[in-house]
Amino acid sequence: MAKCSGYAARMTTPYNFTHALCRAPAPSAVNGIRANGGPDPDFRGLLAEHETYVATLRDLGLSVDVLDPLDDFPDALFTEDVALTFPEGAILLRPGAPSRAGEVAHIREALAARHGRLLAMSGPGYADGGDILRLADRVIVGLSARTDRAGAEELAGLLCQLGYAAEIAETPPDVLHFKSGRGLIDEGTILAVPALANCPQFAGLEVVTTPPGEAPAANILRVRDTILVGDRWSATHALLGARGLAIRSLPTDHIAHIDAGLSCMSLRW
Ligand code: CIR
Repeated sequence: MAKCSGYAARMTTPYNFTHALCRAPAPSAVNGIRANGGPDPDFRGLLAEHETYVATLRDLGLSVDVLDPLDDFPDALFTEDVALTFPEGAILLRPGAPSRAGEVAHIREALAARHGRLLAMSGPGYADGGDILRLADRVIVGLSARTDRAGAEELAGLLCQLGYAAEIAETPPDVLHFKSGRGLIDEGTILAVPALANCPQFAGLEVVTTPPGEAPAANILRVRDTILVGDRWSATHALLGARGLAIRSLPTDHIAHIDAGLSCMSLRW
């Protein structure tokens, strides 16, 4: 774990959010990056999924601001990837996909208006927010095709300035983001696809695996007392429901066409 001298590592409940920042999809969102080709999503479908997502966060008690669409940046609706946000401040990232680098400048002002402290990566490394998993006692920074070691190390230093200890982890080469196949159920429990369950950074945590055929369900989003899950994944619903958790089912078919899941569509703090 990265040493964080001069600061006490914070212990937090990593999902007791009060605020979220989203961005409405632009018509160009249908051209969003996808690793394995595949057809474009339907724009009206994307819009409807985004609206349901924002309405759900509001219904769960969050104050949600929705920024204007950016037609020059098809993936800009995935605000999670361009910054990290905490009650203590925010960090502007350096997304690893060249077509997404320009999104950062467009969110700077909105974050400066909402956070007393705004830190920024300066490079040369890269980091995407989809590679960052917040736990109660530390922040895991996953290495991927979007987050390199130089970026992860710079980010660990910036997290330290906000009082958060960071740990750098590996992500298998065929996985987009560290969180693509993993999500937080509660402070002591992770939901993961079977291939990603054996992560050394999860030692001491319970890891629950997604049921057969439901790998995309792993990108859950815990918001306060509720877990947001894609509405197709009935066995995952049953598994989480049996643990006594409150669940909201959200449609994700269209965003899945451009490699996204539920965590990607907001910054939360
Ligand atoms: C991309 O490849 O960057 C977008 N099409 C999907 C981003 C998903 N973001 C996330 O998982 N945090």
